[in-house]
Amino acid sequence: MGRLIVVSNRVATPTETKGSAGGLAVGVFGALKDAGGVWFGWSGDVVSETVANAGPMLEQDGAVTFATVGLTRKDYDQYYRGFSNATLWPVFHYRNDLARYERDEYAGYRRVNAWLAHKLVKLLEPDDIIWIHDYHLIPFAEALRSEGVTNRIGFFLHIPFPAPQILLNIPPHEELVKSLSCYDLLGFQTATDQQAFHDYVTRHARGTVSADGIVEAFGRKLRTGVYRIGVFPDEIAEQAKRYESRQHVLELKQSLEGRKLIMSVDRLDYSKGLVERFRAFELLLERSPEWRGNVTLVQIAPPTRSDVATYQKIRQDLEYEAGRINGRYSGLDYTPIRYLNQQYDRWKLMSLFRESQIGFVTPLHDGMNLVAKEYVAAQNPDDPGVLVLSIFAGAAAELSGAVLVNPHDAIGMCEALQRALQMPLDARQRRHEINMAALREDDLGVWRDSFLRDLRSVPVRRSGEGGGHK
Ligand code: ADQ
Repeated sequence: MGRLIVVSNRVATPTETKGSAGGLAVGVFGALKDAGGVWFGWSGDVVSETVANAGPMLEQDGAVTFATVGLTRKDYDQYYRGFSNATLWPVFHYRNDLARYERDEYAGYRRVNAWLAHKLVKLLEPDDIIWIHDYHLIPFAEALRSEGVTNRIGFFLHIPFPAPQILLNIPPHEELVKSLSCYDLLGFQTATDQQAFHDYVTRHARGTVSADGIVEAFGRKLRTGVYRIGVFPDEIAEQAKRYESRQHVLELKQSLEGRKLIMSVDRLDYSKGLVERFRAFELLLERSPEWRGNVTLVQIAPPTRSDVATYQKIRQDLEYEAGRINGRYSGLDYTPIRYLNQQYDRWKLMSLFRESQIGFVTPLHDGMNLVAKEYVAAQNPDDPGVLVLSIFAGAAAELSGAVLVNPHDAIGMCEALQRALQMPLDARQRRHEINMAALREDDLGVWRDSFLRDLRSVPVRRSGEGGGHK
């Protein structure tokens, strides 16, 4: 079995992969340790051109090499802050209204992909299989192929793939899909995302799609599949329980004075539906006075991408809404919304989930949403909380024990909160069991292993086939 090469925009540090880092880092690192290999990507640092060109920096941890490079300010602005996060991210999340398109940023995006690919080539061995992650790196395989690389290359998209009419908003949409066709295997979070890709291929690229997900387009043939990213539910359950008697949980409990608790945790991102969520909670207090003073919403949302303008706006909007709602419904001893702009230790978060009666997860669009899965896994099976989940989270396709909501329907969300707050124990337990069974069936190991098994089963190219496979 050849080594595994993982490429992602950011590389977790060796310490992060062992501590309480999020699911992805742990899942990918597990596979790297088993097969041996390299994790390659951006270090997260913005550096001078000399330093950037000197990379990659190599750090060895057992059979795994962490290989990172810095980006120059221009590369960071065009590739990361520009085309990745101000064009691809909003459009792929159906927020064309927040997207911009600049040709020089797109050129920078392709240039950085080619530059990164060139750096990786030197680290490759003939039997390696290469797994590329996410929207920052769509042209990566094409760049590797043009350097003559014939290894198997797979791509997993962590975010939604938009319907063709939405994708057309990005002027070089055809080039992007053509770049995707250079992979041997394309993985999506849900059948809806895979279907959207197939629709583009058949309607706009004169390609064909067969029943088993094989796509032929742009003179190439590739495989597509659905691989639902998951968590390790039993580990989360165990850690959440272990942490439940810690100081932070006791303090929270004491401060709630018997009130019900609704928990929400997200990166501070406009795709997560935070403003809509706050308004639905406000509606609950407005329409059902009996809940005033008796239920608290804790929203944990650490800022991300704060140098992208749309992220500054969502932060301001949310601060305004939290202040307004709290001004309206607070008492001397009661604050309805506790809004915390902080990163939390993962196991601490899980123990807070376990204390709550509702997990309120309402993105406007989300590839999967691991918080929803973590919430379920962290519950006490003897007295589980209820997951209130947006139909637009990829996780909604799996978690049929959740109370599903449309985040654009404030009254519907408010009614769902009412229902969840009053749900009897036996109904909560039934829903929890259904959700836990789904999490165990498709855990993080299944996601990783099935993607890698499918990638390994792709027939290997002969040299000379680098530019496009038949
Ligand atoms: P994200 O958009 O970041 O991921 P999500 O899937 O919810 O969304 O993952 C967030 C992770 O960060 C979770 O593990 C969560 O516990 C953690 N986290 C969030 N807020 C935190 C806080 N305040 N402190 C500490 N940890 C926090 C992208 C896609 C998703 C897809 C994932 C994985 O947007 O749709 O599910 O990748 O593929």
